[in-house]
Amino acid sequence: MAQKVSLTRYLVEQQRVDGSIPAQLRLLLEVVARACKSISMAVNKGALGGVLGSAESENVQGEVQKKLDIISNEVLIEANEWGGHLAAMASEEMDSIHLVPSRYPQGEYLLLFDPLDGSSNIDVNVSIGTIFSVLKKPDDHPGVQEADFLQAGAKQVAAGYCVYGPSTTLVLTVGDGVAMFTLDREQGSFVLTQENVQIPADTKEFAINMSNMRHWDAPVKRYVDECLAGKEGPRGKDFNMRWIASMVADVHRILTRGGIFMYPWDKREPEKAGKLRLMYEANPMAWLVEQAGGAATNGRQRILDLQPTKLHERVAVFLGSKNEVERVTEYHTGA
Ligand code: AHM
Ligand code: MG
Repeated sequence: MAQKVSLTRYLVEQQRVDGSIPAQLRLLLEVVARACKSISMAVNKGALGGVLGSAESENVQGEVQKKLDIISNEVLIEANEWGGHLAAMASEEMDSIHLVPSRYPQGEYLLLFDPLDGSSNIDVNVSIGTIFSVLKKPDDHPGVQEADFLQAGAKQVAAGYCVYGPSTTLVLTVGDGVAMFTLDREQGSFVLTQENVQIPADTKEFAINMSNMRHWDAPVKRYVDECLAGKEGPRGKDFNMRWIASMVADVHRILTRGGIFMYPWDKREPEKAGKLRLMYEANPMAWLVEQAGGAATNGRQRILDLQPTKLHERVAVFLGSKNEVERVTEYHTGA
């Protein structure tokens, strides 16, 4: 039987092959993976662990926090504070950046995360996940400010997510393709289960929250109408629809068998560019999808090229199978 490759071994071997993973980054990724393992345990206990339900507080974006949102945030902070690999962290659940306390050594990386994405699915036992993005701290000044985080997604040095579903799977890129690791609960370690993940360029599956249809812009409506028209319509084929309402789970499906995921701008709150957050939701997912041969835009531009102006900035998202993302983007730009 082929030997199992643990996450640690995978990272060490990657480091040897092309030097793409400096030692501090390797430590960082292992620490994030360890934190995800703890979050997975808490999620898994569910009602038995007393972790379900609302925490009766709101985050900076005015969303009600669940107990597991807060627990996951704390797990990630505690795990990452002391290792000497980070300068600061930012999270969906915190208004401003979290500096590594001065009693610990300061590292050169910045970590951003959505500690538990898919909040509406926490209490109903549907897949949820942790999303993370790693940036290098600019080295032209001492200390860290929020502005140091405002780097385009193309500058990420690592990105990934961990989906807590029927199995717990960590999906990772350091810019050299996408690899998937499944948590072996008996061994307590992540084991490599897929390398060189590829998204087919074409698909017959789309994901969007259809209940918002009446609020969409014309290009999105056109794209979805044409999918719904099926074989008899301009696309000449039938489409299937899926919407899990956990971006991690929807993106995981797309990395596994293709598809397009859309969370467009809509007229409900026209001043917001979209629902999803650029820096710790869209950017890491966009990079993973591109690394797997797919595409990711905000309807007009490549997501990874967008220059963030604030930490919790929102963005419209179209990502997945390349030809479909290009089509819906062309409907926006008129190209
Ligand atoms: P969250 O970070 O508060 O959980 O919100 C993000 C989630 C995504 O995982 C998912 O794609 C989307 O919100 C679902 O939104 P909706 O409930 O509007 O369908
Ligand atoms: Mg989220």
